[in-house]
Amino acid sequence: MNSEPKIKYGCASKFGRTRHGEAFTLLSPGAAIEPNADGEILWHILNYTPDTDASKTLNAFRRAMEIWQPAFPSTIRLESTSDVGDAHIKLFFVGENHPEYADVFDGEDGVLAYGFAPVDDEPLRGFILMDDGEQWADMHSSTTKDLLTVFLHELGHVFNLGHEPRVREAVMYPSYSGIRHELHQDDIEGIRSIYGGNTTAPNSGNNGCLSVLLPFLVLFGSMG
Ligand SMILES: [Ca+2]
Ligand SMILES: [Ca+2]
Ligand SMILES: [Zn+2]
Repeated sequence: MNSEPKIKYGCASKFGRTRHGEAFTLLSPGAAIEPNADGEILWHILNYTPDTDASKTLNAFRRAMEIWQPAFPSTIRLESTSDVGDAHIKLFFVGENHPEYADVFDGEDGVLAYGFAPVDDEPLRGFILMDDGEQWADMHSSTTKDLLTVFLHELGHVFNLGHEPRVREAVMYPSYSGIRHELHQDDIEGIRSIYGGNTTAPNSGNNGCLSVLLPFLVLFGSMG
C-alpha cells in the first residue's frame, strides 16, 4: 500500500525527496534558537483552541517540551514564560474567522499546522500556527486530531529540523496518522547536530514553505 497520505503537517509538499541512506534533514543549515543568558529556550501560548479545555492544550504543549528536552544538552532547558517578549517559541491557533485564514489553512484535514525555523530573515521564526479548522483534542479519534503529536512535530521545525520521509516512526515524518508521542533516534540525532552532541552529518532540506505565510507578517508584525 503506497497511497499518498491525505493529512499532512505543514511544509510537506514543498520538500523534495532526500537521498537514501542519509540522516535527518535540517530546514536551514547553521540556524538554531539562541538560548537566553540563563541557557533557557522559552515558550509562550498566545491563545487556545475552543475545541477543548485550555488546560489540555497547556498540558500537551508542556508535555511536548518535556519529550524534546532529553535530546538537548543539559546546558539548554525548555521553559515557559508569561512574557511573550521573552519567548523564543509562540503557539497560536488560527481560527476560521481569522481574516487571512483561507490564505493559509484549509479547514478540516489537509494541512494541520506550520512551524517556523529559527532563521533571522523569517519574521515568524519560533511561531507554531495551528489550523483551528481541525477538531483538536488530547487524543486521536475519527473526528479529532491529537494536540501533542502535532506539537511535537511542529516544535521540530521550530528547532530547525526538516522532514524525515524515510523513517515512518520519526516525529519528523511528514504526515500525521495518529498518536506519535516518542522521539525516534533520528529526531534526537537531528537535535544534537544543531544544539550539541555527537552525530552524523545532516543533509539539507529547504525552507520553501515559508513564503506561503507571508500574509501573516502583517498580522504578527505588531506583536514584537
Ligand atoms: Ca487543515
Ligand atoms: Ca477547531
Ligand atoms: Zn512538517
